[in-house]
Amino acid sequence: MAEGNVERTLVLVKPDGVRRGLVGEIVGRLERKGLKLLAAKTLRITPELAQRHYAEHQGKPFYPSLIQHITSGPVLALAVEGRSAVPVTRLITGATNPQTAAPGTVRGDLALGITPNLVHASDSLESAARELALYFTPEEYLAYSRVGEEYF
Ligand code: FUP
Repeated sequence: MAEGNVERTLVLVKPDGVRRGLVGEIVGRLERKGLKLLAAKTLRITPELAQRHYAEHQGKPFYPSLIQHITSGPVLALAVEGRSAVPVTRLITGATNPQTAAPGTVRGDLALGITPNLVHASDSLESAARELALYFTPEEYLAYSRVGEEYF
């Protein structure tokens, strides 16, 4: 069905995105697409949280630099909702390696390094549920209607 189910996903603007002042640019792209921000917080990810978040990558060669980077400064965590929000947010984010990410995507337009690739976006509904629970409690999701919601 082309309409797509309403989904929720986790987006992180990573420390490079915050330190480069690209939070507004990145959040703006999500908002303009029609995705709804349900919750947002700035935080410094602890090594423990980073290990839980990136458990699937433990043991890989890039794991130490991944943990080092994600804990290196503040991040913005967002809970985002919309039709097909999981794959749509991944499309906006772009391929993992910014050097081959398509122009028009966050990584394709704004980044070059693979570890400092600006954003994280959950890669499946299952990951989204697991990752959202690492950053937000259900009470933190704010229910409201967006102006023009009938167009999304
Ligand atoms: P993505 O889902 O696009 O964020 O990519 P992955 O889950 O495959 O990787 C998670 C993070 O690990 C990436 F955002 C950046 C980092 N990474 C590297 O630093 N080097 C690599 O070769 C692959 C991933």
